[in-house]
Amino acid sequence: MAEEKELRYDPATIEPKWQAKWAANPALYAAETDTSKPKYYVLEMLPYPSGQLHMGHVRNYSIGDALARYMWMQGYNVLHPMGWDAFGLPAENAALKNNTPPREWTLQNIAAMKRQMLRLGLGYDWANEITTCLPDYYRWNQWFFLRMYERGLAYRKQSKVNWCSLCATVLANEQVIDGCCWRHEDNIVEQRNLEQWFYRITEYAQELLDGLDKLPGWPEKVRTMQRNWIGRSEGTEVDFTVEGGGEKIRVFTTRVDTIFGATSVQLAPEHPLVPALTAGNVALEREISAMIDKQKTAREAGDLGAVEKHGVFLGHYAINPYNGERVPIWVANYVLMEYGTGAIMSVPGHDERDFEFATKYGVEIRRVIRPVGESEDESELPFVSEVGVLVNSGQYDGLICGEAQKKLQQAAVKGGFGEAKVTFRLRDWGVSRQRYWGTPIPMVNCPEHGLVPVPDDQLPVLLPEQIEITQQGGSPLSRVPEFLNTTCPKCGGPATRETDTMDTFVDSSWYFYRYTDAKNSSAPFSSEIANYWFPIDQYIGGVEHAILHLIYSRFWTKVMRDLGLIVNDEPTTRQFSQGMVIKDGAKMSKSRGNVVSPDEMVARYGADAARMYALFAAPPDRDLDWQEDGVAGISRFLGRVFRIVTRFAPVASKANSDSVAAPEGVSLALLRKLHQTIAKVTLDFAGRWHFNTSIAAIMSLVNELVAAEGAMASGEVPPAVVAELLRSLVLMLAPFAPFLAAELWVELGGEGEILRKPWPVSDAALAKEDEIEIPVQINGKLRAVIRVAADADNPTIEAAALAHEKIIEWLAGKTPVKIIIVPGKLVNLVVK
Ligand code: ANZ
Ligand code: ZN
Repeated sequence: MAEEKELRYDPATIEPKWQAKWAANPALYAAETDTSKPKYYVLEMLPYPSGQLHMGHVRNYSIGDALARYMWMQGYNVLHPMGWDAFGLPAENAALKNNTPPREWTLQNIAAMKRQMLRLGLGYDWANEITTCLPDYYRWNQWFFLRMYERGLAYRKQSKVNWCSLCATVLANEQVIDGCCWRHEDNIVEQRNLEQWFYRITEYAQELLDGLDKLPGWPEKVRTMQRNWIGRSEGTEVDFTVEGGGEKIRVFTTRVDTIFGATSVQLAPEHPLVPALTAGNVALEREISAMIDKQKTAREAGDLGAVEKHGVFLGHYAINPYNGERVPIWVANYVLMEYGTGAIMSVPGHDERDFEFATKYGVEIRRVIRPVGESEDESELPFVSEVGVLVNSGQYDGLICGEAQKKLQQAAVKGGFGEAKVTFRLRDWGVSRQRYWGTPIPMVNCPEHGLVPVPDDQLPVLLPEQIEITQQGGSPLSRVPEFLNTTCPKCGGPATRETDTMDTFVDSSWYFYRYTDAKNSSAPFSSEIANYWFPIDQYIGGVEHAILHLIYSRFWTKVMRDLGLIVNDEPTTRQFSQGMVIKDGAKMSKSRGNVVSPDEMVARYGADAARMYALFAAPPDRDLDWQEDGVAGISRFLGRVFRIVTRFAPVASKANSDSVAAPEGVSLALLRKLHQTIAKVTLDFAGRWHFNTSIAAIMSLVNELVAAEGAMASGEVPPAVVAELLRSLVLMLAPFAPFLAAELWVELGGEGEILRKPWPVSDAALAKEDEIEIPVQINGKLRAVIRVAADADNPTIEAAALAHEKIIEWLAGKTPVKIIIVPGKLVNLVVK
């Protein structure tokens, strides 16, 4: 036989060739309109178009794309879309820096990143691409704003904003660095009160909380973060009365059972009663306003809990409605105006923070709870447990805490000085931004009619494009007369437009609905189409979005449901947060200078190798330590696959039947290995997602194929077996290395696109092991491995473990007190 010329694996020729083919056939990755087919909606979070993909993106998209491809091969109608979260501050900063208009800068970046995605072979439905900064998208943000406004879900109120006195402008939170302006590092950011727009997410607080229990496909970690963010708290509101004045100070407490131990009432520095209670005392007023400023800086720095407790006595007293006791009124820096009622009763005997405060200022510390079953002085103060019995509490003495809470609440209701109250930490969503590059808020201010919504038929309110971005303060849109000056929709008289734009979280709260019907020009999307695709079957993204983005998205879904647009209560069934990409021990980031460019990886090793490495190097939920050696290793592995498949493709093509009736010897061993591999990879796609071990299993299969090359060449392994082995191998590679799989599929004489070929099915009988290995532990330490029949029962496994010579040696005559058997997995012998 003439020596065969060996072909070399060359992704630089294979990949662009397939890229061009796929570009010419967009239907391949497009969602089908046939709604009778079972659907699968897989979504990766849309990127901000910074201009360059980073490895975090590559990883995120490699996971989603593998899953999408697998579901296509399982015969589903798959929606796998992509778009651009294209509004936001960086575009304005870039405009300042290089004098490029934000729109132009953004669209250039999108083009560049899309090229990268195409080069990576990501299978997106580009027909449904969305770009949030374009009017065909953001007009629907405005439309939703109007619907929310009609329902009282969008409203305006005075609210604090970050203000830099040197820039004379409002700063976004991310422009506040350590409490100072990002441009003026020594200038402390002030808080100013401005009229701001809000979405009433608190209306849905309870439902957002309850819904978390119905999302078993979400990581517990993410659900916990959301629960904490919503922060539901059951307690009591009680009115203390200001002595002399008669004003009520309403406090919120979760421990009304401790109210006989309240030795002061404390107000937030911005509490509305503070001015009246300090009136005339300039020194006190000054002290409190200094406290307010300090509190803000601490809050910006994000650490109110850690600041030194600080307070001032106002010289006034309040009356405890339960016992008529007179307690001093203080202002304290750790009482937040935004939570509860902005006032608390301080119980130093039973609260850590109050204890610290009372100790510092010499306020009385009183015990009102004692531990159950112990006498009063057996526990130290503060005693913070809720398991206890009331003392020093008048008629309530002897009650246990929970019981006392109920009784005291009832007394408050009866006495008209309080009530049971559920408080949420969740705040309404402030959506106003005094920025240019965002969705204009569709409202008009008429001197005659006040705030008037822009009518639907006048949407979109277009963002003016010819605008000079300067460092000047205030909202940039307020300096564009063509934008600012308009007419009132009601009276036609001169009026001005709202110049605030929307928070970009608005764009990302509903974009995935638009994907189902991105070209719709008469509605945000068709309900019928959305109801087919929703909820999203799998959403994949970074854990940094586990709170805000996901909570806003859930809120938006509930609003849309109440508007009658959709029927689902939640946007996604399964949520997945991928780990970070690390390099040299730190998160890959520009500022650390440890960024590996995807383009460079693709140029050096090919897109398949880069993608497959991103899946191979770590389980998807773990951090991935990027090692270029690893990419090179994957590239060599793909080279072996390429070589063995091209070498034996001619043999496989001689197969004259689909399978061999009763394989034996090498054939049987290879087929067994194949079907075990199929079972494993399939299981991982079904939910476990250990793609790293799936890929390792495929590598191990390839090793066995390489070892059996002689047998395959000699005919000892019949062509039909060779054909099955190679076809299945290539099919299994398709989700991970789509370019190479497409190429080799053709090489094997496969017809049509591999993406539409059925995923191989594992033959359970063939995959079954005759014998399996089970580790045997003594007190949790591995001591031996036994081989038993795969279907051995527990007594047989136990006997085999106890008969193993190493185990006999380790037990040294002792009898285990307990034997734990995890069938098929593990034996643990517990000895004393
Ligand atoms: C008296 C008391 C006694 C309290 C005690 C706790 C323990 P969560 O569970 O987070 O809702 N609080 C109420 N409003 C506050 C505000 N605006 N700023 C700072 N603290 C505030 O916490 C509720 C508790 O936090 C409330 O119950 C109140 O202190 C405090 F042994 O009242 B408690
Ligand atoms: Zn008017």
